Amino acid sequence: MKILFITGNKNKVDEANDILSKLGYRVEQFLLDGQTPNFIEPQSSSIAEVSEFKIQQALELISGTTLENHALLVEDSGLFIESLNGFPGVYSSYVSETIGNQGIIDILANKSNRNAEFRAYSILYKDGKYYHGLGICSGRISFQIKGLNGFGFDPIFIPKSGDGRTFAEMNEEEKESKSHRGESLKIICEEINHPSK
Ligand code: ITT
Repeated sequence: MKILFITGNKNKVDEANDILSKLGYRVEQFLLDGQTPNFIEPQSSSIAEVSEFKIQQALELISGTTLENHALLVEDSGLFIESLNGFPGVYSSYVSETIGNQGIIDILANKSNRNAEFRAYSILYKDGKYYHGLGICSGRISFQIKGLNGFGFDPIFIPKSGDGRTFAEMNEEEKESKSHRGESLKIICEEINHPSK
């Protein structure tokens, strides 16, 4: 079954496809006339709320079109740094594009607490039903940028359940088995296969 992922971030699509293809789904980026639709992101401190907003806009957009019966996926994610009270959180995309990974390392230079977590809140809309999944991956911010794989904050994030390498030093499968995205999508698949109500 095909799932259309509404996101401007192609890396998210590739990762979701790697994870969900093992469960029999094919994930493709949602494009309208060859373009990613430009959604308004609400001012909200909650990734769940941002995801809700994204899915509602997407449903309005495809209402009455040939895409109406497709399964749709949205995700809002971010990096939450403990000593910065959860910043950048919902502002992760902006921070990644502006100060970047070195900027985060610089901000944390005098902080002894380097704990952080990645969070992803995904919503899948399929056959008139919504499936929600929150995935959290705990870890810490590295002292140096390391590794070439992945995207975004991967070169500065060391997951707790790993061996000290950053996500960017891991291959796709290793990241997937630990990541916030992997967890959020697995929760959704579990709910599809074994509905609780
Ligand atoms: P869409 O909103 O269009 O889906 P986006 O990239 O702007 O794409 P978000 O608003 O969810 O996505 O922002 C999440 C940001 O957090 C993203 O741009 C990355 O910088 C970072 N991020 C999220 N998941 C990540 C991951 O697995 N590895 C590294 N960085 C990640």
